[in-house]
Amino acid sequence: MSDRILIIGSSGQIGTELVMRLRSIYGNDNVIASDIKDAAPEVMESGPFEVIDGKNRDQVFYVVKKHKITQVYLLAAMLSATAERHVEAGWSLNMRTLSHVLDMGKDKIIKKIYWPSSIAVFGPNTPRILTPQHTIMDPNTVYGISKLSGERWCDYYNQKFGVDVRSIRYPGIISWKADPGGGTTDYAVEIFHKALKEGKYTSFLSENTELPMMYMPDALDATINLMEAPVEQIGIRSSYNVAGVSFTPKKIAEEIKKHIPNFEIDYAPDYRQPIADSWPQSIDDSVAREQWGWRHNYGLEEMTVDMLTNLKIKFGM
Ligand code: AKB
Repeated sequence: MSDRILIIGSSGQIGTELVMRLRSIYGNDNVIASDIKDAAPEVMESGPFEVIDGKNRDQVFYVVKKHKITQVYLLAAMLSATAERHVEAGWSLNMRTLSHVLDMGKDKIIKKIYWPSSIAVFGPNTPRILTPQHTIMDPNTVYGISKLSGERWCDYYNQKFGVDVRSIRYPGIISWKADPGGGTTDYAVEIFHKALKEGKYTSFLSENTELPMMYMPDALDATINLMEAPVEQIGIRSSYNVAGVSFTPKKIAEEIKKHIPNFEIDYAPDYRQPIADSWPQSIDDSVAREQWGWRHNYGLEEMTVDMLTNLKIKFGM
């Protein structure tokens, strides 16, 4: 029997593109998109879609049974900046959905689970340059605490119950199709929109705040390659460090200026600055590279050209 995949959170930044990539691999009818709100038109029109609140175990269970699901990609989450403002809701969404899905793995209802973690699992005492796979983890945000707890649960369910759960610590993801929402790294997408539409941008992070980032095509490759790797190559069941490119608001502005010479940036750091200050500047992803052959393709230059080209088309410029 072919794999039948459910994506919970298919209307978000990553979900929108992951659904389409998975449908191109597994067939449109074998990839069921789901979210609490409608997805992008291309997702809604190319295959099945279900309305699910991932916090509701019965709704998830019903859809898993109805579509004979074998794999779940659980992308629904509240990101760092929003979760700081909605502590209970952030904790509840980020933890409850995961425990429902892990339990379905334990009960052998589904065979494989993908759950994203984040660089937010690291904290102020973590080494910030080339942060190792195994190191001090003392997150001081609701989102980071939920992701670190989730990692421990994933590892536990694998060790105790043999659940095949796989995970990546995403850095900030840059994309042009769907917008991110509620993250600390979102400035790195907004900057492209404002550069094209207004020629100027006020960054909510200070000019020299360096953070790990990744272009969407690399994030999709990482996710799918990890899920398709033979089980014996998966030595980490908490979550893998993966790296793409690290830059500051100043550096990305300089790169954009190469294409839009009059572009101007200024800086007004807000409540998201301390969150960014508690996260790594760069990531050591050698374990993912050794174990399942992870490689990134996009640097800052290629990403900037691709973002500007596609956004211009999208905005009809
Ligand atoms: C956020 O900024 O909250 C996310 C993340 C790094 O996980 N993009």
